[in-house]
Amino acid sequence: MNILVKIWEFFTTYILRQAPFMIGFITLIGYALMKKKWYDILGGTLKAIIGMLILNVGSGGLTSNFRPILAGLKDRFNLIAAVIDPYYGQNAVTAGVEETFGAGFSQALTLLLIAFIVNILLVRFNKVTKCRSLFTTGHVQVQQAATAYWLILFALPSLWQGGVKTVPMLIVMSIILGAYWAVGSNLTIKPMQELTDGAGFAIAHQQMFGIRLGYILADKIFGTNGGKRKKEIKKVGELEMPGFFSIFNENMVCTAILMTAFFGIIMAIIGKPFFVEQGSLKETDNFVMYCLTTCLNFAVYLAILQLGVRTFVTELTASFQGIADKLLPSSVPGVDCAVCYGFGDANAVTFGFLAGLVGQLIAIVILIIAKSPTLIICGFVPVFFDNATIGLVANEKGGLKACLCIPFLSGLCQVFGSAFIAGWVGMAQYGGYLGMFDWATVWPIFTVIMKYLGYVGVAVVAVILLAIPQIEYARDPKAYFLITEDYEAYKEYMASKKK
Ligand code: ASC
Repeated sequence: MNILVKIWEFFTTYILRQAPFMIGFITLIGYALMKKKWYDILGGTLKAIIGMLILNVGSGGLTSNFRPILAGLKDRFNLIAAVIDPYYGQNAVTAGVEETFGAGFSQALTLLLIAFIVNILLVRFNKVTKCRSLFTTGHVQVQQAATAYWLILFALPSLWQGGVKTVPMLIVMSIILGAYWAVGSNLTIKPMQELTDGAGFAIAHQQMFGIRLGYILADKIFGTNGGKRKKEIKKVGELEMPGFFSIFNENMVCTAILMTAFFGIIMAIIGKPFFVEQGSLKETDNFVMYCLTTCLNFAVYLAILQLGVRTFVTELTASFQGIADKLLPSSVPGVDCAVCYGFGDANAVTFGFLAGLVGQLIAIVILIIAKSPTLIICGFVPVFFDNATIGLVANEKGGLKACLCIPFLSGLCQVFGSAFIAGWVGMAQYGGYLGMFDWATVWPIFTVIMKYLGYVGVAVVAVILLAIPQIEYARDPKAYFLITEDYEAYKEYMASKKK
């Protein structure tokens, strides 16, 4: 028995929570089910793990370079503000849960495992549930579990009178969170299949509703409205820039110039002493060259990230065919949002990010002017990873304008939504909130429903969530499964419907 528990713990700690090994594990199972030769299985698995590790170098480099800069704005202006960032958010939950509810958040691993099993079951029985994607991003699930833990305890005080009631809590969490994971990632399948021309993955991250919402708005406002409107869409990659501006067609150059312009200004405002104090710069170093190097590194990490994606995506999606054929019919793997940066127009990533940053900064100024009791400061992870992803999808459906306007709106929502929820539930006083798009929009709505309707509210949220894939399915049952099973046939089918 003991040994089983140990294996269990090893699996949850080192595989389920570590995306590279989780992706490797899935690739291994997939190829084994396809009865590939052992050395092909080994090669494929290694490529999947290494690719994901490379992606982590890229996304980790971006985060560790740019997070302190944005957080530095807080010190520069002496603001008492909550930073919206998944890691700050998690620390805030750890500190706050101990103090407020008198218990540590120690059930994360159990919860993760239960949720993973719930996810597998929902996909296994997708003839009924209509859920088609498997979550593989454990690090994100841990952050979300921590935040959901707080929101649910806040909404349902009866769950913690005289100590947190573990079993009922786990039941409520696994229903709400499990349904959010399954339904959210499922919502991204259509936008992702269209963006990647059928690469065969979904996004399992923190802006899944944002992706679908961005996709719908881009199409309705800036695009052809599902083919109903005749309109020529100019995507970012199709813009023909004259003269000097033609250098912006090259992704690295464009990213480098825009980043230097935007972040150069922000770094100049924060000033050299901050960076010296932080230890990232010596007093004798040249500040301008430091700013320039930091900004150019943005393009470097983005390039690394894209290399990682190219290394593992084909292995993962090819091997997943084995799982889809034998275990989980019509399903696709749900992966980190950064995976889609290897597709579509590379410049849309940068444009979406910067438009979201402008939105966030304007929203912060409005909070300050309005003397909001809760102030927010942007964190790099939400501003970049959410808005780059939403921008990429919006560009595909609605072109340049959509790629700028929709992430801009998303930036506003991230700050206003986070200020509301972090202030209301008391997380702001611990210095941080998760702040990613879905957690600044749909989760505050869930929390309001649960707070005012109690357990009935939990049922209402679960029913709303589970109804979403059913509605999408009912709109075109044939296309719904065809899009994951055979994308070429799906495209033909959709073209024949238009005639
Ligand atoms: C997150 C988070 C990260 C990044 C990463 C993006 O939400 O916690 O470390 O986004 O997953 O690739």
